[in-house]
Amino acid sequence: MLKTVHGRRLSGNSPRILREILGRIRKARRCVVSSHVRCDGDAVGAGLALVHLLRKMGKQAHMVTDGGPPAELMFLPGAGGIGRGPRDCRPPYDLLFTVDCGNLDRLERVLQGLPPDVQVINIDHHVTNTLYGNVNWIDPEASAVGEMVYRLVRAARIPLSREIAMPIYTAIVEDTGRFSFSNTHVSTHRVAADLLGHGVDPDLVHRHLYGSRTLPELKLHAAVIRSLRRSPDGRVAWIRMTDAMFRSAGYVPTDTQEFVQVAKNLKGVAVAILFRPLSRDGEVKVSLRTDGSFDAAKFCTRHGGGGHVRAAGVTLRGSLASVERRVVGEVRARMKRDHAS
Ligand SMILES: [Mn+2]
Repeated sequence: MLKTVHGRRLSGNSPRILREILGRIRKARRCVVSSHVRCDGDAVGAGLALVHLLRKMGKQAHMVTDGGPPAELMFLPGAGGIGRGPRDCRPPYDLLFTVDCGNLDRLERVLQGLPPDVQVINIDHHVTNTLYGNVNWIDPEASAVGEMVYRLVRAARIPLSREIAMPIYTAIVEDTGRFSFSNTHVSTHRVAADLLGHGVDPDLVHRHLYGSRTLPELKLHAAVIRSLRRSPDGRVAWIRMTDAMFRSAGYVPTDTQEFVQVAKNLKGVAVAILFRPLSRDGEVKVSLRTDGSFDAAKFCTRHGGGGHVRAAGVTLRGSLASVERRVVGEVRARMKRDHAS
């Protein structure tokens, strides 16, 4: 089992790192690619594109993530071959590639299937990456790790095929919020344009990522919208997600936090809050999203949680109703105080 990585470390984001990675690939025979548990479009897209690149370079390569890819990404070329746990690992390996994975623990159960002495190549765009690999290529400016794999493909002088272009495009679409977030750069559109010229069907990608919701998923959305409440001044809006709502919709989401966006999208809202009672008795998970005028990190840290100014979370003790009252009351009081000062 892989626990910590031993040996020399090399980190950076320069042409030299790319050359180093390509040099190590050329010397290797068997490679495995992995990413974080509950993998998303960037994790799966960057990983699959890398697997295809490695194969084009004459290597044996496959991908394994804890739990495998979500259903909406199964349309990607090669997604059916992604392993779902340690049993799908087939060591020995010369190289382990991790993509979109800020720290090694996020591979979760896959670590059990990996030999302790495997060389690790860590490719990521999270600023908080712990540099756990033997080679760490970290580019916080990259819109998606998919965009970094694109650069690797170009540096390796491997022609862009549809099976490489499709997953990279998907990775970029997902991590840029369909080219809408502030990480969408001139270079992002240039890469996307090149990919469109190599067999990517943007409508197909969009349909799978955003146009394939199941009826139970939409029913849950409806229940979440029905739970929406807001303060009289319209500055704070909040929603609930309970086990009873999951049961009646017939759907349990893997990621509940994204639902806070339902409240955040309401016009005039500065602070959106999601309340999710945990199955453990008497605890409520609270997720905050703000427009930047209210410091969610400061608020959550005060109660033992953490995060960023615009997105933070904390788990509090109490019934759903009492936690809701307390948090909304305190947020509103602090907003008034901040406004007065
Ligand atoms: Mn990413």
